[in-house]
Amino acid sequence: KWSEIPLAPPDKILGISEAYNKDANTSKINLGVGAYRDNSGKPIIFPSVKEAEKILLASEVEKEYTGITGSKKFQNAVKGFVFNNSGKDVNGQQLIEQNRIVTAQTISGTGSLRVIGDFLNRFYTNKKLLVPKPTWANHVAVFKDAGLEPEFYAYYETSKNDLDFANLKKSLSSQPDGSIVLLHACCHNPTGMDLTPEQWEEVLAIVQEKNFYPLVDMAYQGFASGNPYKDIGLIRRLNELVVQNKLKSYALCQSFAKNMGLYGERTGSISIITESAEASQAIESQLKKLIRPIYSSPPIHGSKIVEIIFDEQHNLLNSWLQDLDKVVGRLNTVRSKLYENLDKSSYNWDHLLKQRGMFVYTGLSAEQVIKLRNDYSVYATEDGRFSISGINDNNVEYLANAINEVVKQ
Ligand code: PLP
Ligand code: TYF
Repeated sequence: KWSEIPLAPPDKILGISEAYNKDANTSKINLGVGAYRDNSGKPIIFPSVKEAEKILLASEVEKEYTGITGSKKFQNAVKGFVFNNSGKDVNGQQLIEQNRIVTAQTISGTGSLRVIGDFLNRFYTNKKLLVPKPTWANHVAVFKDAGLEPEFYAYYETSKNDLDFANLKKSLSSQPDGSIVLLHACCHNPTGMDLTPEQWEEVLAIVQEKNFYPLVDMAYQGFASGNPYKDIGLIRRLNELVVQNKLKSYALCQSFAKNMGLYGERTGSISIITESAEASQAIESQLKKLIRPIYSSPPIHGSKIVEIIFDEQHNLLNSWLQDLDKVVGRLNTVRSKLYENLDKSSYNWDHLLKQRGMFVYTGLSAEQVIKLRNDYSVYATEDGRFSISGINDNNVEYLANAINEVVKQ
């Protein structure tokens, strides 16, 4: 009976915005959802994206459906951008030329995670999927709903506010051969702590030894260094391993939500690296068969913006790279401003400066986060993750003071 359906809890991240919106305190600060705000606290449209939209508005003559896996132009733009590193990754280039990369536009990063989850559930031998502890809360929900069995591997030690690399290796090594392993390409959500190239090397050695299937999630490409071409060390290394025949396949879920500010446009992709052109054909056909009964085809506005930005004739690539660099630059500025204003005499905040991307993982307890909310109208998720784009020149001192007070008690 409908009356017996229990009430579901609000989403841990999006529920924060709902509570924030209801708060009448004019000093309130929203550090919940990972969406960019400028120094006046407002969302932005990247100027390069606005330019692309002008071109689109002037030239678009139809709103026909795109293909089940999106347009060839979009797929090629993604391949060129991510796998060929726009001309610099010879291994990625080789995989593209050999038709060993199947790329499909999806409903942003979340949609690509769900599609690959369903695909692996249908075709991969093992259901066990290893995710870092902690990870983006939606990872577990998406993969469970897709029929996989998510399980955590050690990643971060909250008591030390640092990566726990020794345990990371140990816990991966203790998992069954052939498990799927989820890797955050950069700007790990929620901790902001990434592996060094040397640490990746050690993890990839375990991946090869245990015959794990690597599933890479890249939602923040560009937010680590300010340059998206510099943030794909993991992808380049995986391409190399595939070309050297040390790894058969991997998959990449990618999103333009954050690095083009296309959040609501729902523009992202799934790519599967295959063993051969023949395998690619079969995989692509199965992806289509899987997607068609779910949403038939992806939306076209965001993907056309991406196509225009990567189309050389429009000369927008550099403007976009500059827009993105500016966004990342502001995040780095507020990160250091917050650090400067925090009281370091009673609490060590150095971990804040090691973290990268949209978040700081403060190490505050759920009680402290709730106290910040109740006493100061500072809204963040209870794991102590702060989405720092909610910080600006007008509120950084108020925020730091609130944190200093809460930590003191
Ligand atoms: N993966 C991670 C780690 C994320 O943080 C996000 C968004 O916050 C996503 C995937 C997917 O986001 P979207 O569906 O908006 O592209
Ligand atoms: O802040 C985060 O980690 C994300 C952001 O449809 C988000 O949950 C919000 C809405 C959405 C996808 C991602």
